[in-house]
Amino acid sequence: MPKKFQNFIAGKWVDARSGKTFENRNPANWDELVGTFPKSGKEDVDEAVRAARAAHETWRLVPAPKRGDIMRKVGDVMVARKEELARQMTREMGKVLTETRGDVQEGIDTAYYAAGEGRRLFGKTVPSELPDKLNMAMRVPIGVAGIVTPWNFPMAIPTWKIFPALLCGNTIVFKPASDTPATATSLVEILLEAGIPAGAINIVHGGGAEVGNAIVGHPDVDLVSFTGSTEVGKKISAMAASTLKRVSLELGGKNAQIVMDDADLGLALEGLLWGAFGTTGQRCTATSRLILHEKIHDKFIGMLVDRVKKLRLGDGLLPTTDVGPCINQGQQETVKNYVEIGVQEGARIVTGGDIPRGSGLEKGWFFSPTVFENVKPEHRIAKEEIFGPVLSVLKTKSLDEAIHILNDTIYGLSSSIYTADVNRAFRAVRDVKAGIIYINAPTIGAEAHMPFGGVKQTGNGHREGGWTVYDFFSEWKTVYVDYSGGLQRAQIDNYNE
Ligand code: UN1
Repeated sequence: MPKKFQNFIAGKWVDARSGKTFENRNPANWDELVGTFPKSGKEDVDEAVRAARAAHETWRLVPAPKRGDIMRKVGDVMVARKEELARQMTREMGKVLTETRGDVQEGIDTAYYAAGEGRRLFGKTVPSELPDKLNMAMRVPIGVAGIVTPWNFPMAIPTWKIFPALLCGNTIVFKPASDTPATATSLVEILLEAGIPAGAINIVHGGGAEVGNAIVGHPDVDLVSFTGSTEVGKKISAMAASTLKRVSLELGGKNAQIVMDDADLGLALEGLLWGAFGTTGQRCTATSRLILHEKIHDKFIGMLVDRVKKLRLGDGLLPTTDVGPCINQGQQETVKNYVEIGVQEGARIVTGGDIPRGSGLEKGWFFSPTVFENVKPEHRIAKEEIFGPVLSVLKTKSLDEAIHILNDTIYGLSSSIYTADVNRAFRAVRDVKAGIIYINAPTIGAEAHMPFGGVKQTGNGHREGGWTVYDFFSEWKTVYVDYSGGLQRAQIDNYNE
């Protein structure tokens, strides 16, 4: 029997006020219903925000090291449930088990990092310009955080946001992607089991237009952290402007891997296969462009096609599967459309390009891993985020030109260069316009304790991950303590000649 899931608001598991529900199905087998979920609306969000606001008054006073202790328990529970969580995630969004285990592990890493941060959350003390006076700046909680997350990392990305937000003393209204509500529900259960108080974490299921907009537009939500498309990110930014709430946006990418003529081609190929077709290309860090030096272009394409043809599509729960399905029918159609656009624009399919048939694939949203060559920088498949198993290959004559092509996009999340020449590597580090660059490693695989985010239209200047995300989820309070016993006037009394 598929489970009936609920929202968690003000400490209670409840249906949507409207009583409406939506279904969540396995993208590798649409006959399999994972569960039904509340199709919530503004009234559910209002209640959740009220609960989070009330809970903030007590949660903000819990010492940060104690909040960190809860985060440690969160990590421990996730370790104990890792395999079960990974299986649930594969069922609801399709990526292979090795990857869903990695996704849970990223959450575990984020929990333990947050636990440690509970005993840091450093502020600063700074000398005053006046005698007998102490200046300091400390981090304080902000309030209610609206967390809106995507389906491609259903555990990791919510943890990147929720754990530091809670650790900093904020309370949460969480709207997960409607394609991955079960994993999100498990995360809420884990937080509660570890001791996060009712009201501090609220989950409201439903669509972006109803629930997402209600969160972003709510005057009592102090900050919003969103990962998703650039198009939606721009709308969120505009909507949030009316209340000037703080917004962190992690948006699209059109990440490229450069392979120079001096590179270890075998290594570059392994990295590329992982970067381009891992998670069925559905990562914002996915390698969607390959920039090949002309001297190795034909040879590398030959090696690549040979391997791509051997990738096995299927149910991510099976150990024989390399690549799972697209998340849903809409995404499969988007991929198919882009393949048609690529052909029309004059690029050449060297492998893939179709919806595969075959046993085990009949009831899933699969798309064959696809490689285009003869792609020009002005082609749409070289410019627009596809979010599927499609790789566009471009040819280059030099490092400078390769970097120019890599930078020729509105996005700037991840990037990669394979070269044995240390000078070329460091030039790329300096000149590539991206938030992340890998040397001799693929564009995917960010570690939880490092800053994560991009430049240009990939974001709005904030970073997730590591120590940097704590800047987003806390506010600075500046404190002056004058213990001189008299009135001391800054800027005046020291310079009163
Ligand atoms: C994303 O694609 O939205 O670096 C996040 C990576 C993962 C996170 C990806 N650790 O590919």
